[in-house]
Amino acid sequence: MSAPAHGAEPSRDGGQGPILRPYGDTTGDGMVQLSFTLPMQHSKVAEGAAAQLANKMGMDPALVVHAKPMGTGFTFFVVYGRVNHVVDVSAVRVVERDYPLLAPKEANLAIRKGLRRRLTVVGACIGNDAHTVGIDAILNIKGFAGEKGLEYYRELRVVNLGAQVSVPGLVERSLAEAADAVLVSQVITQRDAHLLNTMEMSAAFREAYPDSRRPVLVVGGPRFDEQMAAELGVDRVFSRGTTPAEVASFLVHKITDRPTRRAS
Ligand code: B12
Repeated sequence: MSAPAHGAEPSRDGGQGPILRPYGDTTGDGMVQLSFTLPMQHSKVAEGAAAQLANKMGMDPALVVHAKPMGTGFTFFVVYGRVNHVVDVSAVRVVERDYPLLAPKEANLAIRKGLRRRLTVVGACIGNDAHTVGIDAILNIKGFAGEKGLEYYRELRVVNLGAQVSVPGLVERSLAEAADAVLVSQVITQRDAHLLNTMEMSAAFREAYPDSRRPVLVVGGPRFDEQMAAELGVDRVFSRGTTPAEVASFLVHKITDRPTRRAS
C-alpha cells in the first residue's frame, strides 16, 4: 500500500482519495483561519463574541488574532484555531474541463473547418451589475493572466455590450447579431442576484429561440458554483480565475460539434 500524503490518512470508506486535515503550524494539526465581521463596537465582549461564534462553528480552541473596528458599530475579526473536521478527497465533486484546451491558432482553425464562417460572441453584464472587469478580461484583446482575450481570435467576432444590459436588450441584440454564443457576467451576488438574473436570462432565450437555434449560453463570475449549469439553464458556468483560452476552447468544442445549428 502506498504511503498517505503528509497530513493524510487513507480513506475510511474505501474511496479513492485520502482523508485530509488542515495544516497550520505542524502537519495535520487541523489549524484554520477564519475572518468575519460582527455588528458590534470593538470591545473585549466583542472579541469574546467572535471566539464564541468560532467555537460554535467547530473551532476549539479559537484564538482571536486580529480585531479591527470597521466604522461605528462594526468589528472585523480574524480567528485562528483547530477544527476536528476532516476532508474526504474521494467525495469531492468538481466540474473538470472535458474538452481540449486550444491555442488561438488551433481554435481559429477548428472554427474555419467546422463552421466555415466566423463565430459571433455577444457579451454583457446584465441586471444592475456594473462590474465589467471580468467579462472584459475574457473578451478584450488585452486578455487575462498572460492570455489574449477573444477579440484576438481572428475567427471570433466579439460584440461586447458592457455593463447593466437588460435581459430583453440582450436577447434583442443577440438576435440582431445572429449570436452563436452569449457570454454573461454576474459579479454582484447580494440577494442571489447572480442566480436570479441568470435564470431570467436563460428563460428569455428559451422563449425567444427554438431549441435548435438558441445560442450557447455561458455565465461567469467569481461566486458561481460551476456545478449549477443545468439548474441555471445555461450550457456552462465559469468561476474565478477563468482564462480566455478556456472559454474559447469551450465555444469551439460546443459549437463546431453541431455545425448545422444555424444552417438557413
Ligand atoms: C472593481 C470593483 C468595482 C468597480 C467596478 C469597475 C468595473 N468597471 O468593473 C466599481 C467601483 C464600479 C464597483 C462598484 C460596486 N461594487 Co464592486 N468590486 C470591485 C472589486 C474590488 C474587484 C472586481 C474585479 O474587477 N475583479 C477582477 C476580475 C478580473 O475578476 P472577476 O470579476 O472575478 O472575473 C474573473 C472570473 O470571475 C471570470 N468571469 C467573470 N465574469 C465572467 C463572464 C464570463 C462569460 C466568463 C466565461 C467568465 C467570467 O473570469 C474573470 C477572469 O478570470 C470587487 C472585490 C474583489 N476584490 O473582487 C468588488 C465587489 C465585487 N463589489 C462589490 C460591491 C458591493 C459593489 C457596489 C454595490 C458598492 C456600492 N455600494 O456602491 C457597487 C455596485 C456597482 C454595480 N451597479 O454593479 C462587492 C460585491 C458583494 C456581493 N456579494 O455581491 C465586492 C465583492 C466587494 C466587497 N467585498 O464587498 N466595484
